[in-house]
Amino acid sequence: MSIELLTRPTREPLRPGPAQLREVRKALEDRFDEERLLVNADRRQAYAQDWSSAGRHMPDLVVKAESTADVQAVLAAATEHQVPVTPRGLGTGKAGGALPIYGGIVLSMERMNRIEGIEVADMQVTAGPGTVTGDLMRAVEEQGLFYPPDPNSFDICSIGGNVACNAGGPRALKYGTTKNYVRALQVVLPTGKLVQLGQRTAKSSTGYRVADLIVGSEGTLGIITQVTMRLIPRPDAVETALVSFANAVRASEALTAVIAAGIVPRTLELLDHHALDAVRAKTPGRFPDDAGAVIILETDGRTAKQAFEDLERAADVCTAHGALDVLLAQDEAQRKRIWEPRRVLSVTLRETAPRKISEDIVVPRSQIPTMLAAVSRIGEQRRVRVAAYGHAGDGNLHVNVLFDDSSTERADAAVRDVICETVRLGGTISGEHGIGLLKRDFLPLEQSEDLMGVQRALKATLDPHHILNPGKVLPPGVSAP
Ligand code: 2HG
Ligand code: ZN
Repeated sequence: MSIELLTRPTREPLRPGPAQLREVRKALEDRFDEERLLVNADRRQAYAQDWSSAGRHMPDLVVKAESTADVQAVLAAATEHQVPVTPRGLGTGKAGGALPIYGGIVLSMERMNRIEGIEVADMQVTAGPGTVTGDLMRAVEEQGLFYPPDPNSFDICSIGGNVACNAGGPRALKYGTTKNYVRALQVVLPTGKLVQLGQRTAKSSTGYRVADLIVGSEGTLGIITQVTMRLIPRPDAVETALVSFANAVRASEALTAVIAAGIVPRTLELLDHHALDAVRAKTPGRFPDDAGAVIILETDGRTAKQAFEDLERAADVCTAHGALDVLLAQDEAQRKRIWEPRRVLSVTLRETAPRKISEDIVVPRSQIPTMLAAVSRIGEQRRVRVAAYGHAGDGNLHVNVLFDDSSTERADAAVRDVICETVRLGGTISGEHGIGLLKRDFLPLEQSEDLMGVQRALKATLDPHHILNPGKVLPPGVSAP
């Protein structure tokens, strides 16, 4: 068979026309009442935007699913009338993945938010995709168990969205990201077929790992209608310290040394001077005034002795690598005072400029000092404020470009410089937020045409009519297995 026969160009879908929309609406009205099928513009508004800087994209219809059968019914109607469907968790995505850029239906999972069972002996939890991640975390902790992935938006984001984007968070340093906790998924494929993926067992080597393909696929390959997540024993002892440095490069050299010394804290979160300035302006007195950068160092363990010894060792390495000061939280209230500004830092920074573009690049840990130096150089060269903070222990930096409408071109150039430098250093353009819409056109900088072709072929196999979350993740091009 010739290569031409194996390849086919993907097409960008068209917006549905009035007749298609009329027909699909008629089909949906049979099943969904007006509380669950939103047709009026003022009620659809809330679904036109997410937490990214990708603007407003109005859906033609919004459906609130309450069951897997609802999801199947929507996909069946959408397939019949060739109308795009964009699944949406709680809308906290940073890359525009939940935006209906071709109109059509937004399928909201917000009502599928029940924790269906916590199985203590099997150490797993089963929940609806719209379950708030923080609710799931607290529920399992009450049973002595622990769900480690902790995106900073955990109180407002959903577990299904976390799986769809392979979300991370500060504790990914020690415990890994969402993908490390997915055991089984119930997924509705674009054609409406329901499949059970993975296994509700601790191990499985049966067949292709299709569940892993759904993790991080950003709602382009199937819609998750139930998750079963692995849990671990709750580590009861936690120690937290705030370590100050003269600047971010010094801080990153110290954190690289901590890991090289064989210590695995549960967090090594970095805040550079732009991030610190924003925190100081909003909540004065939280972080030392003389610091040019800080690291939030946190350890945990089964016993207080173990957590404290790890913290002490890590703090010693930091001191040997230029730390100016180490402040140890004495109690839960002090821990909260350290974490609170970090948890809301993305929002705090957004308040400091009319516009903000968030990147979540990752470089090999050894390259963090080089990357941080590059970020600061890029900010100077492009004359825009570029903050860097985040999960530096993983090499994962949130590079936030902050600007106003008069400097859009320079801001875009700065973003591109950051992406190019990341790839040059052997890094990846998304560590936890996904590609969505905003990073889609950067994908060819990191991935080869052949690799993108393989992914387009997978997409075409699972979604032959190209109706599920079209226009996301993969730039248009040739599909080649
Ligand atoms: C965080 O770690 C989030 O605070 C958001 O992932 C980061 O807005 C951002 O760039
Ligand atoms: Zn983050």
